[in-house]
Amino acid sequence: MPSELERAMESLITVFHRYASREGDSASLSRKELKQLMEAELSSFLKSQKDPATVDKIMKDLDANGDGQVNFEEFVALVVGLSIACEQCYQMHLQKSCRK
Ligand SMILES: [Ca+2]
Repeated sequence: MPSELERAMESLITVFHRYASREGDSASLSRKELKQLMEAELSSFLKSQKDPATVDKIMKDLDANGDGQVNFEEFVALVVGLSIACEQCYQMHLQKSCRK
């Protein structure tokens, strides 16, 4: 029986592949797939970022090897970055209140 953390890791893999397999290379996210993933799976974490240029910016930041696609390694960097931001927010929330 997998632990909570193991299930979270499994979810990362499952979600990545669900979107990556929609078109083209099934091992990486195109710009369109990344946008769909962010809108559907990260809507509350990224809701403050309505700017349409945000996807392009994130895509550019994530695409470490510059091939115009986001592979699993690059995707995990996004999740880790967001998790760190959320954890800081969580710490602040414990102290007082969490502000964007
Ligand atoms: Ca890439």
